[in-house]
Amino acid sequence: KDGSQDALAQEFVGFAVEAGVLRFGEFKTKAGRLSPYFFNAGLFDDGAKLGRLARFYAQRILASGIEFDMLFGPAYKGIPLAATVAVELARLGRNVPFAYNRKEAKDHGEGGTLVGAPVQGKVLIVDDVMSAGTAARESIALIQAAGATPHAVAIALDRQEKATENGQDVPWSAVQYVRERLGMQVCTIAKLEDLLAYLGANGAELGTHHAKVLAYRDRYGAG
Ligand code: OMP
Repeated sequence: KDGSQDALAQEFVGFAVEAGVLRFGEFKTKAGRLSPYFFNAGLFDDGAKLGRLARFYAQRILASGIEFDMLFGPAYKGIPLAATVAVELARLGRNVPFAYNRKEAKDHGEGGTLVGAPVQGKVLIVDDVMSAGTAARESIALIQAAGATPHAVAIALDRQEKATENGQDVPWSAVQYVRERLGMQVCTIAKLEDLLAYLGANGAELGTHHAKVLAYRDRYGAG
């Protein structure tokens, strides 16, 4: 990399740390890795924080130039994300349909697992974090099953770590896989790299976390 700092990413990482969404300690990830940091988007837990989060997503989505016909929020955490991003995009003049899935199929009423606008055209998935890529694969399959095109993904944090395939680590990250193999566009607010820059710039207080996150990247970071 060229060493230049991404100001929006730095602002976002600071916001996530202050909100207690980005924490340091020992956490087990979905892929079973012991991580020195964890990003829990469920802790953007009031109107002001959700609104600010949605502005970060919308800014990145519009700046990326990604084409999309609608937003899709994967259950559960993607639902408030896609909903608030849809509101923010509309406020900025880009009103698009919004849909989400439920985890349990309903056998009465409207039926099915999809809720909201018909899932069609180029779909932009709005989700929280990509680690090993399991969540992304599930959303892509749902959208394809509805007959639409999973065109792009917007996430808050790219952990830039090795994806897993059939339980095995592979050298590339989930984001790289989605971009290079699936040909989808991915737009992220911040990446592991930005978190490391933030920790490195915030001196003594965060120094021990910086060292641990670097060690984690050495072990699990994507090539
Ligand atoms: P993958 O499905 O492995 O890409 O992991 C993404 C999911 O892991 C997210 O949707 C979360 O459920 C969870 N997660 C976080 O929310 N924050 C993290 O920092 C790390 C994970 C994780 O378990 O990898």
